[in-house]
Amino acid sequence: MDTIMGTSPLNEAADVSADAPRWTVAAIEALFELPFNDLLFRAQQVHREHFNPNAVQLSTLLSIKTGGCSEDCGYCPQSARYHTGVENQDTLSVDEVVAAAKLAREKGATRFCMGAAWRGPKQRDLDKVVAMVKAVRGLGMETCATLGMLKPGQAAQLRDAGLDYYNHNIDTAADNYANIISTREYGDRIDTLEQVREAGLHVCCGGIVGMGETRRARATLIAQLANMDPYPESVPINNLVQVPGTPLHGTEALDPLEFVRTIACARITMPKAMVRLSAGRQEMGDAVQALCFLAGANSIFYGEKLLTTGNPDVDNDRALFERLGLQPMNPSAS
Ligand code: SAM
Ligand code: DTB
Ligand code: SF4
Repeated sequence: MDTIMGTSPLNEAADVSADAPRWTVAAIEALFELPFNDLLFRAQQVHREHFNPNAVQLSTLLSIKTGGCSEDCGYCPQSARYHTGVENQDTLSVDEVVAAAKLAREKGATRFCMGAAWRGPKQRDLDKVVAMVKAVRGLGMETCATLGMLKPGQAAQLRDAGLDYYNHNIDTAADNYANIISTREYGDRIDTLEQVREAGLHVCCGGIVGMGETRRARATLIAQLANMDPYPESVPINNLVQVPGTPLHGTEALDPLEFVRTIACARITMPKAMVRLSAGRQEMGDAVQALCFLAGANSIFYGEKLLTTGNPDVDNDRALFERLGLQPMNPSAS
C-alpha cells in the first residue's frame, strides 16, 4: 500500500514503474472482448492492489483562455474554424484565476487545472501562466495546465513555477490521428510529452472515445498510452461531448458499456495511474458513472463546467458520492 501513502503533502503521484510490461493491441482487444463481469472483476482487483477503492480524486477545470483556436481538432468547440457559439475570451487575470481556484478549494477540489485554447503558448502567454501557477500553488492546491504544444524550455519554466501536472492528450490512436486533426501530427504530441517528462513534471495524458472509432482503435489508444515508458501518472478518458457546429457532431454515440470497458482496460494496463472519468459525465447518468468507478476510475472533473461545456453540479456529485459511499481522495494519496 506504499504507493497510496505519499510522504509530501502535495505532488506525490504514484511511481509509475519504468519496467511495466508492454501491451500488444491484440492483448488489449482480448480484454475488451471478455465477458463484462470478468473484465470488471479483473479491473477492480487491479484497482484494489494499488488504491483505496472508495476514494476519488477531485480536479476542477478553468478555461483561462477561451475559443478562437487556430487548430482544427474535429471534436473541439473552441476551434476558430467551426461555428459553435463559444464566445472567445482573452487570457484571464491572475486575480480571476485565484478567485476561481479558491472557490474550487472551498468546494473540496484538491487539484486546479488551467486550460487554454492555444496551439501552444507564446512566451508572453507562458509568463502569465507562470504567475497563475505560482498563485494557485500558494493556495495549497495541486496544479495542472493544458496549454497545447510546448517549445523547448517552456516545460522547465512551468516546473519552476510549481506546476505539478501537464495535460496533453494523444486523443486518438496514431493511425486515426489524421482523421480527427490535420493541423498537427501525432508525433508533435509525443514531442511535447517527452519535454514534459524530461522536465520532471507529472504527465497527464489520455484520449477521447466515441468519435466513431472502432474497438480496435480504442484498444490501440490504450496500448499507446500504456506502452509509454513510463506510462502517464494520470490518464483522462473522455467520452466525446458532441457540440453542434463541430465536425464530429452527429457521430453515433458510443454504447455506454463500451465506455466502461475502455475505463477497465485503462485500469488493467496502467495499474498505478490515476484513471480520470473526464468529459461526458453529464450525459452519462449515475449508474454508468458508478460502473466506471467499479471499473477503476478514481478521478473526476468536479465543478459545473469543463472548459466550455457542462459537467454535473457539485450537489449532484456530492449526492452520488453519498449514494456510492465514495469519499474525496486526500491529495497526498494521489
Ligand atoms: N489546446 C490545448 C490542447 O489541445 O492540448 C489544451 C486544451 S484542449 C481543449 C484539452 C483536451 O480537451 C483535448 O486534448 C481533448 O482531449 C479534450 N476535448 C476537447 N473537446 C472535447 C470534447 N468535445 N469532448 C471530449 N473531450 C474534448
Ligand atoms: C481532458 O482530458 N479533458 C478536459 C481536460 N483534459 C482539459 C477537457 C474536456 C473538454 C470538454 C469540452 C469543453 O468543455 O470544451
Ligand atoms: Fe485548440 Fe486544443 Fe481545441 Fe484543438 S483541442 S482546437 S488545440 S483548444
